Amino acid sequence: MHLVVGLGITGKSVLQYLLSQGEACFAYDTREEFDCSALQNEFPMVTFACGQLPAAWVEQEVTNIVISPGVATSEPWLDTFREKGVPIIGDIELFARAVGKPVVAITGSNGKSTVATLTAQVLAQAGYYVGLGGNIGVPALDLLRSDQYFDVFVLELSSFQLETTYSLQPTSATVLNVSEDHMDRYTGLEDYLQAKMTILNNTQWSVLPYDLADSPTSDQTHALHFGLQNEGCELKDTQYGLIEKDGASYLGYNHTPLLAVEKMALKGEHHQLNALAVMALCRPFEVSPSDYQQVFSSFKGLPHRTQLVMEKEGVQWINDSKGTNVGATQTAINSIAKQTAQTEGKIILIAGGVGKEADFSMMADDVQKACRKVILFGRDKALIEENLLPNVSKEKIVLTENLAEAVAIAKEQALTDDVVLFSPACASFDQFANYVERGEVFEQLVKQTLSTNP
Ligand code: UMA
Ligand code: ADP
Repeated sequence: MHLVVGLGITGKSVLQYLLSQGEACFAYDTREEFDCSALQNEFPMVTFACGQLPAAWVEQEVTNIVISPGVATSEPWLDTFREKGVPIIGDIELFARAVGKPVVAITGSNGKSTVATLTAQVLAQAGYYVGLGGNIGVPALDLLRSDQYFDVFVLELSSFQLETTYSLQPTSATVLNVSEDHMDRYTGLEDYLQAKMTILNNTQWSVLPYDLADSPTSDQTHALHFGLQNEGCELKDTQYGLIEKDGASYLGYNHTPLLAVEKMALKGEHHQLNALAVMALCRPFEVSPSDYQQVFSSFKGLPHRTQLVMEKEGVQWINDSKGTNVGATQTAINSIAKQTAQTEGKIILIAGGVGKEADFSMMADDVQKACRKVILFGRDKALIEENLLPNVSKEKIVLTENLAEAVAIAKEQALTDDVVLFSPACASFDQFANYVERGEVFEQLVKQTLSTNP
């Protein structure tokens, strides 16, 4: 008997998969208020419970627990099962055991969805049938349904998913970068990094930025590295970086230019880093320079990632709702400051929400330098202010209740040539369902505010 824990999109995909394999399941959501009636109708052969775990289930023959990534494996009620030696695995472990096809696996603190999407697009351009899923929003097991055919899978994996994955053997895998996130689930940065690094355990090709290059990998692994700091130095066969040729800059490896930087639709260093990671991940596959050019010359970014919503009266309004941690918000601030060649302090930053126990002082210098105002809203606004204050002038910070008020204040404060950047550096669930809803609300508020108040 399997015990499926957490009944969001992962739990549903696990139930579907296990039932298709003829397995029996209990399904459990730890939240008292969870309404499982729709799932009960869909899966009448499954017994459901919410809130308290039925005592009888503990006594019964639970042989396997399949837990969703949003449920911490440290939950005390799991101890009884742990003591009995019941394995606790995730959906990605079930996927890994069943897949039998090449997998490209991507983790990191920031850029995962972008790199996963681009890798899938490049491989599709090169003629592969590509299944894209995982943390990006399509549960991995849904990709294995019999009504679809794929010959390679690209998976975005969170540290939570990696904690319960043991058998994945990717063809290529990367940890794109590491900066603080989810400190409410980890004891510190090292603990979080260790969870991410397990993605490389059984990979054939590992792809790492230079600052993580010393991390140990298996002897069987081909190690590739990427970065932009190679100016003037020749790249080795295993190094992806900038190549200068005939007065132009290219991204590539060794003496092999693969893509002219000027052909990329997205400008800025982090986009170049993401492109280098994509190229290294695609090394084991047959991809030509023209495949890279086709994809990168047309890719303008995913929704809610530093997207221009509107420009009015010389003010740009940018939605970066997917900026859910300090590192992502720092990247957004710095790349906007650099690209718009701004004089100091032309950004009005709107941030806030659920801080996940992050250290917001890490972004204080960037904020002080590039932002004229910082409008903070949501549950952890006071804590963020406290973290910023030693290095950010008090008069720059405005505290407000919600996003609607934040947008109204930004409108009052904005001057010609300013950029209003909505990059929360926080999770959204105090006031929104997820980052998508939060980004959509921001876009509506901007459009309303700018049209009704000329
Ligand atoms: N639940 C419990 N107990 C808990 C916590 C949650 O029972 O302590 C229940 C909830 O009541 C709910 C269900 O679990 O019914 C939700 O499960 P979940 O939180 O694992 O979410 P899913 O809907 O299954 O979505 C998950 C990922 N969510 C998380 O990791 C929090 C999605 O990533 C992912 O797209 C999806 O699986 C498919 O793989 C979202 C995310 O926020 C985008 N990821 C984090 C991030 O990117 O930073 C890691
Ligand atoms: P993730 O899936 O890891 O959350 P996304 O691709 O959705 O990453 O991008 C989220 C935000 O992270 C973007 O809006 C951008 O500000 C930032 N970002 C993207 N790529 C990088 C990178 N290589 N390094 C740092 N920050 C990045």
